[in-house]
Amino acid sequence: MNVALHNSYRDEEEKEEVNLESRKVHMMAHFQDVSKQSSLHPKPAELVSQYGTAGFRANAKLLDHIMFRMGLLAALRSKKTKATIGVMVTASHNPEEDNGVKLIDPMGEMLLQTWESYATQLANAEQEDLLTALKDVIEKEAINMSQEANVFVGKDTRSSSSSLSQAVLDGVAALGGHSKDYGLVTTPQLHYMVRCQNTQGKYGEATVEGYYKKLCQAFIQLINNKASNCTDDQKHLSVDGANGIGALKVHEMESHLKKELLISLFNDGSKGKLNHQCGADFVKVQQKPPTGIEINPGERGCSFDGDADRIVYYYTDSDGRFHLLDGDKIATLISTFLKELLTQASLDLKIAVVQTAYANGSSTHYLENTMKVTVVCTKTGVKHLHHAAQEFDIGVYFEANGHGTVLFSEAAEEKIQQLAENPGTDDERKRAALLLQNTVNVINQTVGDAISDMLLIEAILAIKGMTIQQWDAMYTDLPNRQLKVKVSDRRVIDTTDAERRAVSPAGLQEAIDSLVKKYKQARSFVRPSGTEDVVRVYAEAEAQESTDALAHEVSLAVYRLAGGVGDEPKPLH
Ligand code: 16G
Ligand code: MG
Repeated sequence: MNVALHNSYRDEEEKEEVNLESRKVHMMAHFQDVSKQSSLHPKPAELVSQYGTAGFRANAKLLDHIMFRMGLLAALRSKKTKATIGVMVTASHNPEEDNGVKLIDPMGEMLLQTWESYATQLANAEQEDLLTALKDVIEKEAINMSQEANVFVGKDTRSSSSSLSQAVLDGVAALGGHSKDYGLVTTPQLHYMVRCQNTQGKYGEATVEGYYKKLCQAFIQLINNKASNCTDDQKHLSVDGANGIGALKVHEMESHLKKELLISLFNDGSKGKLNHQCGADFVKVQQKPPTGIEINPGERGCSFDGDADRIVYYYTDSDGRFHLLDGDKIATLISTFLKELLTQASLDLKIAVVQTAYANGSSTHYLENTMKVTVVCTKTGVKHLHHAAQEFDIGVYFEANGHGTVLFSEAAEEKIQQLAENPGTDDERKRAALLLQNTVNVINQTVGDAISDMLLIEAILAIKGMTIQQWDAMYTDLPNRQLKVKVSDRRVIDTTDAERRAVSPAGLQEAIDSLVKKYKQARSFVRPSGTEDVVRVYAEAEAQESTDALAHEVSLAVYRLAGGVGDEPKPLH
């Protein structure tokens, strides 16, 4: 090696050493802060928590240390991705006493799955082991600690949310990160802010006002195309805000709607308790209207959940019968609308609907056989649906529980835009392209969003001149039932085929198969919950009675073969 070259290598090595030295100094300074600050947010000894399907969730009293540590983790994730990260303090549809935290990745999606284990690791480190756990993440991910960190923080309306979000802010600060506290926002609003920030405003302005402006402008543009048979009566919608953040935000948005949508807001948090006998989860699970809502027969109502990332619709007919239009019905409405527009625009874009095993069999049948769209089934949990939807030009994803959105690939958005802006496009194609463009803009593509979904659904109904009854009549749901079974360790149940089949414990799937054979149009599956210490049982069949019988029989099989605890499940009737 010649001398000059050798010297230049030495220079590089020395620089490296200096860099390493300064990184170490940085790290030591941070660690002193972390050490000091974390003692103000101590972990109760031996408490074990798990980053579940959608982050941590527990009684609010057990979460202070987790919040602080998620502030630390968000700062690390920000340094690693060189982008802004979000932290949302909420426990969604859980009772008011609970709380939780979700981390948001740069494009507004949920935290990368490989980082979920770091979250669990940090949350569970005993007080004296926290620095070691932190260093471990830094080393494994080769994080440059001198990189700056930016974190957006939001919270729901729970009384515990203020101090818990302060703990997150403390965590970010302990690692020298910058944070922006958005205060009270819905979960999807915070996802939106993160994406706006990291796309330098290309997705929109990273403010709550910017969010209302973008969505409502697109909504008004869409509504300008309403069908001639659509009367002013159709502008009325009753919204159940679950006594949570969604109610506050709908109220805030109202002036942007220019009276094109007339909302009667119920369960707005002024008296009722959060998620108590109201909200999307209550309505879906109980299959009945929320309390606190006054709604005439035949009129549309919808319910948000506690952090406004889910929505379900419903009405009561003149015989007093309740009709629920869940996530499957919403996915069907939206994908039909989009497919019609693609045909009108002569755009060759591949559209698919992503569902989970909970999707009603009728919906899957209708989508595949009548609408002829591709249907994909994934495991429960938004991140799984979201990833599957990203594989298509247009991916419509919805869980039956009402969480969902639509994703457009970059190429799809470009094609739509080109068509809309091309002066040579004929009138029919242009109209369709403009409608598609506004549809893209009314949708929050980062995550399911009750407010955005509501605006899109209202626009589609108006454009198609469709009543909620006509929408409901697209297909008839098969009767279905969900039950829970307590077992000593739910992890003994392992599933495959997007949770539709159990591979363990031995004999369980065979038992389910033979029970299902007894009933017409029947289907059943079991899976361990990702949010509660129970095994969930789902059954559907031709009639409600046979559905209930099947659900009970499968629960018994779980109880007997998977280590049931407490009393044996009782028949429903
Ligand atoms: C979480 C998930 C939801 C899923 C539910 C299943 C997110 C944002 N939320 O709420 O998608 O349907 O868990 O709960 O991913 P389970 O595992 O208890 O049935
Ligand atoms: Mg929610």
